[in-house]
Amino acid sequence: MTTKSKGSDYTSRQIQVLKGLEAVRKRPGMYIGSTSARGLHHLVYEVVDNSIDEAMAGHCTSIRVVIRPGDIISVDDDGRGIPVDIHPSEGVPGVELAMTTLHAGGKFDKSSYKVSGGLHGVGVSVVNALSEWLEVEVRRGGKRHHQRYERGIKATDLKVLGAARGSGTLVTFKPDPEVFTELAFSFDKLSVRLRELAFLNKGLEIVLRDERTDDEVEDVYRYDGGLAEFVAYLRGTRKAIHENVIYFETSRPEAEIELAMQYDEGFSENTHTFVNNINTHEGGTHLTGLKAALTRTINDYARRNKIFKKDENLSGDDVREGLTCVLSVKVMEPQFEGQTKTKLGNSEVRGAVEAAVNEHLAAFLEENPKSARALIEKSLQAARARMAARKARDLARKKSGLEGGVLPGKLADCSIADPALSEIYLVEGDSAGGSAKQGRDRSFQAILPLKGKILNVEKARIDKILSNDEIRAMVTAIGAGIRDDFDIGKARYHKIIIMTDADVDGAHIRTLLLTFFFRQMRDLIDQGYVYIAQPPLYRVQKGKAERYAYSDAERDQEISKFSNGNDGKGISIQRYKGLGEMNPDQLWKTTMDPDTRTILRVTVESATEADRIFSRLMGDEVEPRRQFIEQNARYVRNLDV
Ligand code: 0RA
Repeated sequence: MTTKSKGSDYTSRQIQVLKGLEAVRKRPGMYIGSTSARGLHHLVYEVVDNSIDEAMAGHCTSIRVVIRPGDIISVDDDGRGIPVDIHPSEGVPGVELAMTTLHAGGKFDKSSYKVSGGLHGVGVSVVNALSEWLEVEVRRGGKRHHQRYERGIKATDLKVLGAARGSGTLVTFKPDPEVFTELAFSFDKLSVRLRELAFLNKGLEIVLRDERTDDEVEDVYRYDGGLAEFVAYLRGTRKAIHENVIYFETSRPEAEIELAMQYDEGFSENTHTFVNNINTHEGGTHLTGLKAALTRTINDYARRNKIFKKDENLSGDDVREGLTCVLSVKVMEPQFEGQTKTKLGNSEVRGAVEAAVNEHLAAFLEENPKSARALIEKSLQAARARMAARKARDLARKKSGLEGGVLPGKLADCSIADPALSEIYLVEGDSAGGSAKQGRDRSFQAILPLKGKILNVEKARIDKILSNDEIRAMVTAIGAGIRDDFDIGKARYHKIIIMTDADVDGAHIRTLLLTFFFRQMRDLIDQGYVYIAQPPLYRVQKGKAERYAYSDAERDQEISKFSNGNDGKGISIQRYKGLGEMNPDQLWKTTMDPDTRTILRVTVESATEADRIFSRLMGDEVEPRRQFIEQNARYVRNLDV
């Protein structure tokens, strides 16, 4: 027993708290990834995660997220409420501990599935530290308790405000402008993640409301069908080849497992895996188990039912063509590995998933013979196409096509050999290609002109894709293979820059190219190698002075600058309808010179959403494509899918 008074304990705790939260404010990036838009939105997910934990523990049915005027966020749930009683050893209310102690945002008991992968799970104290102010209101034991913080520092003690009905926690915060470079919340960004969370937590209601404008918007996400509804949503406009989504959920000692899958007429594979609600982009043991089970169960069924001709067999790729699939596992103590900490390492999960999928998929095939036939027929077609593609590839290799090191004739390559310093422009049309070849810095810039519209890979199988000239030229020029053979380490350029006209056709070609990279060379996008060039829309000239404008607003600005002090006589404005209207020198100055150009890096904000967008855009329905392309013809910034 020490003789220290309660007071001195409290003081040393205070010092610890301040040091902890000071560290967060000094290096916010370490805790939330960035201080730009991404980090800003991460604050919301961090708070919501705590409510989701409460839902996973079975105590919360509804979460309400409101964006208030001034970009203030409030997150309200109907869980048990953060404990308000004094913590026995720390001497402060539980809620105050949660708000001020790093890595102690969530539960104190270990019985629930903690959400703690990647950047998540750093705790609500991090949000507190990075907020100009934060207020927490706990409804618990019939009372409303309230406390306020400013930049992580306690501004008021926990006080009872009055009576409360029911229980829950309301957290309201204003991100600190001293910390964040971007302060405006995007309804769409929040909606993508919150909808995803609702799919992943069957039956949970999540409301997202925007009160920043007079016409308030409110979305309600609630999916009683869980992942089955997620798969239907992701499949979107692709036509299913069997009616019912294959679905099961089961609880095993190693993990809770939920799976939904459905085959469609498309050719791509759309599998998404989650661990404790976190997208495991890099896969891991759960995905390995799933793939093994799929291949084995489908081959077994086909063989037993004599669907195969004598030596036929389906590979993993065959049984995943045209498949939309979501696997979600909840694991007590997940080990996250990989470059972005989104790869599940727990070895015991592999067997659990494999056994569960074997069992339930076999049962589905037995009970639904028509569906079974349809999906096996589909896989067989994939297998045959793959054989044809292999033959084509072998032939091509012999003729020094895809790999053998002979570059396409249309490529004007750069002279240096270091990929990290090299870039390739994919240019719409031969005439713009010609200007680009003349205007470029040939030491590090390569030019590949592309003729007209490239093949829509969303509607073609691998054999057809590989026989397309424009695609072959790109594959050989980039030099890293395609699909399963793709190896980013072999890429000959670390910048792949798409340069198309600033019109509807150009937007269409750009979308086709992005679809191609997303489906066939996904790592290029994930590693941030793909860019979009920004050619100017106008040239504003007066006498010898000329300016380039990249939007209508910029054009008007330039005109008004030129008109200063006189009536604006002698100003001429040229609108560029295509890259071809620029001479090589202009193209270099405005679009290609690294010192002055703007290029936009293509990023994938949400893999599941990108999937849906691409199949909607490039699928059978014309209207969504036309709309999207028109909306994005000029402002490709929105292509940040
Ligand atoms: C710790 C223990 C308990 C609940 C919570 C934390 C909790 C935290 C948050 C954060 C946002 N919403 C939340 N809801 C609950 C359980 C307390 C008990 O046993 O009653």
